[in-house]
Amino acid sequence: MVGPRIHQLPAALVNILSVVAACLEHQDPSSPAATTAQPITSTEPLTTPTGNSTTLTTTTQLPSTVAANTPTTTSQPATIANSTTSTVLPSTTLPSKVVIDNTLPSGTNPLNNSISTVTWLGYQTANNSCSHRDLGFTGKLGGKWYSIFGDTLWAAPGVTDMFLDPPGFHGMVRDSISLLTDDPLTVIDLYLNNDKPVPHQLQFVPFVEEWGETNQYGFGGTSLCEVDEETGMGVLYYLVNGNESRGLIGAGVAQVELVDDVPTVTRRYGEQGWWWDSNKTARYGDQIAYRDEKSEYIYILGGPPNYISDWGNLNYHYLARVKAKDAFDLGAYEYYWGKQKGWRKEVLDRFDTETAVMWGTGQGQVHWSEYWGCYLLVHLGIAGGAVFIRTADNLEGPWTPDVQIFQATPIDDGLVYAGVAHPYLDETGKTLVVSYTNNNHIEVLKVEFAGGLR
Ligand SMILES: *[C@@H]1O[C@H](CO)[C@@H](O)[C@H](O)[C@H]1NC(C)=O
Ligand SMILES: *[C@@H]1O[C@H](CO)[C@@H](O)[C@H](O)[C@H]1NC(C)=O
Ligand SMILES: *[C@@H]1O[C@H](CO)[C@@H](O)[C@H](O)[C@H]1NC(C)=O
Ligand SMILES: *[C@@H]1O[C@H](CO)[C@@H](O)[C@H](O)[C@H]1NC(C)=O
Ligand SMILES: *[C@@H]1O[C@H](CO)[C@@H](O)[C@H](O)[C@H]1NC(C)=O
Ligand SMILES: CC(=O)N[C@H]1CO[C@H](CO)[C@@H](O)[C@@H]1O
Repeated sequence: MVGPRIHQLPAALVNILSVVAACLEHQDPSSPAATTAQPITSTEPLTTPTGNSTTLTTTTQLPSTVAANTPTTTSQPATIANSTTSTVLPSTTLPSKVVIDNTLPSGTNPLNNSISTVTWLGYQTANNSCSHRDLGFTGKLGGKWYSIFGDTLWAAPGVTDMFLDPPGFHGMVRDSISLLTDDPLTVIDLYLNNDKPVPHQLQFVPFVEEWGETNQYGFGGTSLCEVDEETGMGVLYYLVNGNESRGLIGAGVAQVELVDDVPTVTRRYGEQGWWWDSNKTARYGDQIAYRDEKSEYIYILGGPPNYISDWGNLNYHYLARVKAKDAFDLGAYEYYWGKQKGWRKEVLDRFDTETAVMWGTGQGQVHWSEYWGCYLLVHLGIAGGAVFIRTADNLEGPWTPDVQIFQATPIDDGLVYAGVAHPYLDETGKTLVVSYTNNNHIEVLKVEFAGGLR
C-alpha cells in the first residue's frame, strides 16, 4: 500500500521543510531535551525556492539565572517577495503606493519575561493501542475533550511501546481520534480494530470512493469544534489531499455526533466532500480551527490556494468564521478581507499582506487564557523545532511578536511541527500544557506562567 514512515505531510510543510531540512541536527531520541530548553544559536538565512532570500531573524536573550525558558522574538521578513498585489512604485516617478501589511506583529507579548518554568513531560501515548502519529489537535464535545490526529502509523503486531517498534510499514490510517484524559501523556484511542493482542485505530473521517477518494488520500484535520453541547454535535475541518495524483483538492467539513457516547462522523458536506476549492480559495480550517469561547463563532484559518506556491507567500494565513450553530451552512460563512475591508460574505479571492492575518506559524492552536485575558496561539513557526506563543485581543489580529518557550530536538532528523494547546487541564490558565509533533511522536510540555493578570 504505502511505504516509508513520513510520507503524508501537508504539502506546505513539505515545501518549507525541504528548504530547511538541512539545518536540522541529528539527535538521539532516547535522550530528549529533558527539562531544559536550548537557545537558538543560528540565524541562518533561508532561501526561497525561487532564489529570493528571506531572513528569519532570531534574537535570543539568555537570562542570567538558569531558567527553563528562553524568550525569543522572531520577526518575519520585512518584505515577502512577490506579494500578489502589493507593488512599490519608484518614488522618483510616481507617488509611492502604501503597502498595507496587516500581518506584522504588533504591541507587546505579555508572556515575555513572564514564564517561570517549562517542563518537558514526555511522550503522549495511548494506553490501549500503539501507533506513531502527528497533530493531535484538542477539541471539546459534549463535555469531554478529544484529540484529532493525522497520519496514524500502526506499530507492528503485538508491539505496545512505540520505541520498540521494528522498522517497516505495519499499516496505517489517515486520521484518527482519541479521548484525552487528566494525564496529558495518556490518551485512550477510539475506533479500534480487532488486531490481537494489540488493537489499532480505524479511520475517523471515512473515504468516499464515489468521490474518487482512496486510502492514499490525506485528511489533515484540525480541531473538533463544538456546535451543540446538549446533543454533543461538532464540526471537524479537514483538507482533502489527493496526494501525487491530484494534489490538494479542497477544504471541507464533517459533522460529528455522539453515537453510543463516541464521536462519529455522520456526514461530510459538499458535492465531492469539500466546500473550498483549493485551486481558488484559501484552505480554510487546515491550519487552525477554533470554537471561540468568548463569542458564538468558530474561526478557521488556512493557507492560500494552490496557484500561490512560492515559499514566502505560501506562509500567509487567511481567516473565515461562522456562528457555531450555522457551521454546516456554507452560505453562513464570512470571510476576512483585512482590517480595512473587514468581514464580508463574499469569498476572499485576493491573497496578500492586506487580506492575510498572519504569517509563518504553520499549524497551531488558539485558546482564550483567563490568566492573561487574551487569546494565545501555540505554534512551531515554519521549521526548526522552536515552540512559540503569540497573543491577541481579537482573532482578526493584530498578533503580538512571538515568545519562544522551548526548543525541541528533532528525533532522527525528523520534522517538528503543529503546536497544540491543552487548556482544559488548568482552566485558571496559570499553567498551560502544550504538545507538538516530533517525527511522528507527540511530545508534551508544561508551561508555568509568572507575572499574573494584566
Ligand atoms: C500517493 O498515492 C500513490 C498511488 O495512489 C501511492 O503509491 C503513494 O504511496 C501515495 N503517496 C503518499 C505520500 O501517500
Ligand atoms: C521582551 O522584552 C525585552 C526587554 O526585556 C525586549 O527587548 C524584547 O523585544 C521583548 N520581546 C517580545 C517578544 O516582546
Ligand atoms: C514575481 O514578480 C515578477 C514581477 O512582477 C514576475 O515577473 C515573476 O513571475 C513573479 N514570480 C513569482 C514566483 O510569482
Ligand atoms: C486507560 O486509561 C483510562 C483512564 O485513566 C482507564 O480508565 C482505562 O482503564 C485505561 N485502559 C487500559 C487498557 O489500561
Ligand atoms: C485544480 O487544478 C488542477 C490542475 O489544473 C486540475 O487537474 C483539477 O481538476 C482542478 N480541481 C478542481 C476541483 O477543479
Ligand atoms: C524581491 C525580489 O528579489 N523578488 C524577486 C524574486 O524572484 C522572482 C523570480 O526570480 C523575481 O521576479 C523577483 O523580482
